[in-house]
Amino acid sequence: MSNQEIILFDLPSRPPNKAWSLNPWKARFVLNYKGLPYKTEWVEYPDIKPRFKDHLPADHKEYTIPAIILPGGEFVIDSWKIADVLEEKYPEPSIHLDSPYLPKVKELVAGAIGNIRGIFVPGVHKILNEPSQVYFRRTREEAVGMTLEKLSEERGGEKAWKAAQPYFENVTALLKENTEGPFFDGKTVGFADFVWGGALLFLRSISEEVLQEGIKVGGDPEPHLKLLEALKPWWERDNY
Ligand SMILES: N[C@@H](CCC(=O)N[C@@H](CS)C(=O)NCC(=O)O)C(=O)O
Repeated sequence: MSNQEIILFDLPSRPPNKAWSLNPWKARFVLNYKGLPYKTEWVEYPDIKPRFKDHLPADHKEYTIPAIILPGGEFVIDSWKIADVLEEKYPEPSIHLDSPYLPKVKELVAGAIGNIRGIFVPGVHKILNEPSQVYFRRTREEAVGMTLEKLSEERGGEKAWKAAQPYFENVTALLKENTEGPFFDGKTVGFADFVWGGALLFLRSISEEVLQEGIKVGGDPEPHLKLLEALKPWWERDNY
């Protein structure tokens, strides 16, 4: 194996396997955008800790995807940290981590996605392979204190969309600020676009209906669809 390649750790989906999860999408976007040579190592949820533990201090708590291994062997975990490190080591083309939109988008993604937990958690469960499904059901049911079916019933549907609506609306407004679009910063693509683009791709992985509903509650689907289309050169690579 060439040590010139970066390794990206991502979560697989049921066949046909492809990237689906929001946080690894952020890292994958950066790798694709910067044109860096990388290969994906797909890791099922229960295998994350065993695979990562030798790369992290013994008291490390959060074993999460994404992570990368750089050609020199440096292991970097966390999508934000990965963006920082890749931008520092491979500055061109820049992902504009200093964009004033980035902190706003970060906050809005948390609100938009966090409020539809009753929709996306049961949705994610359906797209996973069996080992991840078993792990995901157990850990998420422990976290919310109810079955995924009850979560969907109690916190899914209309209620979830209503709570998430202001966040989607604010993203729509931000996307419309720069009329020369399609990116938050107008004609300049950057990490803020990858963060929101990752969220849209994540919704689409759950189902086309979930994506459509999200951009509908945002008040105007068009800027979101235009953003996704403009980002296409950097999300087409999604399964290797
Ligand atoms: N702060 C982390 C969060 C990453 C995260 O939560 N990843 C999820 C998948 S999207 C994960 O790996 N969870 C592991 C688990 O639930 O055990 C980042 O942005 O990289």
